[in-house]
Amino acid sequence: MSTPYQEALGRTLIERSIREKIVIVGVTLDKHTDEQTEESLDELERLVDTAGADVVARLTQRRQAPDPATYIGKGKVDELKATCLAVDADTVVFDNELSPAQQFNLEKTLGRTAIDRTAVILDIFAQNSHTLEGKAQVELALMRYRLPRIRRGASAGLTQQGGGIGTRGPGETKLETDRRRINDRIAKLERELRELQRTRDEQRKGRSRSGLASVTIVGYTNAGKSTLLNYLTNAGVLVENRLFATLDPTTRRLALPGGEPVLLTDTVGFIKRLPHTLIEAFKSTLEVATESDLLLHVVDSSAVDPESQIVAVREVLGEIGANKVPELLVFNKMDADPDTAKRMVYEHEGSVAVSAATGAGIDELLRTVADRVRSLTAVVELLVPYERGDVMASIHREGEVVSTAHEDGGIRVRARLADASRGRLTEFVVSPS
Ligand SMILES: Nc1nc2c(ncn2[C@@H]2O[C@H](COP(=O)(O)OP(=O)(O)OP(=O)(O)O)[C@@H](O)[C@H]2O)c(=O)[nH]1
Ligand SMILES: [Mg+2]
Repeated sequence: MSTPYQEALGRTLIERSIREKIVIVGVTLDKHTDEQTEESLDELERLVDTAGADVVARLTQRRQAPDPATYIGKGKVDELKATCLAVDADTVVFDNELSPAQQFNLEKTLGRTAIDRTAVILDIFAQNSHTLEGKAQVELALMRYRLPRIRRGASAGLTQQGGGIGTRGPGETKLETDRRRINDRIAKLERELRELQRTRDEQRKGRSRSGLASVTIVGYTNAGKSTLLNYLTNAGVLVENRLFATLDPTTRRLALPGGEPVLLTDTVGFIKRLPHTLIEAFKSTLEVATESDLLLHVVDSSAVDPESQIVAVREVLGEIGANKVPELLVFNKMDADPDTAKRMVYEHEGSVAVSAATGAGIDELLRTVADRVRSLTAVVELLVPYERGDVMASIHREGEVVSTAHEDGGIRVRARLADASRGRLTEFVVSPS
């Protein structure tokens, strides 16, 4: 008989022994700093952990440009091989994107699976998708990622063995190195998604008939988007300290102080270098953001570098065509790091700080959302001098530009602007005066 302690220990050891051992590799290219590479590797480590594996070693290199054959140089490949042997690693994961040829060459030399950050993110999405549409979208992204990486025979033994990180997913059985079958599958998934899209369009028409404004929560993964939706609407969405916990959108009605209710939607989070195949595949899910009246851009103000996360989120918003939707920055987790939250609000005019965990700042958030939604209909005319690119940028970000005309004195802009933004830009407002 074993003691409960031994049993627990045994179980932990068993659990650990089935978790894959991973060596991660980061390359600092050209203008980037070593610090950025380390931060990105920290994030990759979290991604690997979320996917269910353990990082046991990390390697970095600084290069002008990637080596076309193996991404890192030959000497570094030898070092990587020695590290893999020393720590008995199953897989190496590159933070930078590997071409199919680089992946093939690395696997041949190292004698183990070599994948990149994209494959890890795809793996997490595959594990976290639950609805019909979510699953179809993830499978489509996986198929498109794998298609150019299929080789007859060649490294089949390596890339297909065992169902480890980067090899899982709904499409696994279809990976029989048969391009034609994968292409057929892609076509079928595209058809299915189009069908689901039609249903979604119908639902949306129903909603827009309701005449309610639509507000979408966007932001970096783990920023607290679902926690905020739950706090505001008791939606009961899954909240986890884990990346990409939410893949499927949830919409709830939210009452605002002194105004009409709005429809509030929580959706999938973003990350730096979000794989393009995923953005493409999730376009229909993300349309809710593109078509909404206001974006609540939730930022984790306790993150290592919140500014860089804001930039990453705005990049994805640009890619999906949602960068014209007015945005309200919401600095969350102010309970965890009040000083940074305060500083961020100071640096980003019109933003608010909240804690979705404690409820601090929520009243002001609701008042601000109500103000922004009310202003959606009020058009203001401004005259902005040509040298004030900063003013034009904030009008574009905070409001919706209706028209612009170039005149001698500057740019005449007609825009829907919230009262708070209008107040700040009052020196440029010409009417209503
Ligand atoms: N301290 C603190 N933690 C928070 C706050 N809001 C959320 N969290 C925590 O942050 C983690 C992520 O929260 P989620 O709401 O799942 O984040 P999300 O943005 O929906 O994440 P994904 O769906 O994975 O992209 C959880 O562990 C939450 O408990 C907050 O205001 N303060
Ligand atoms: Mg979530």
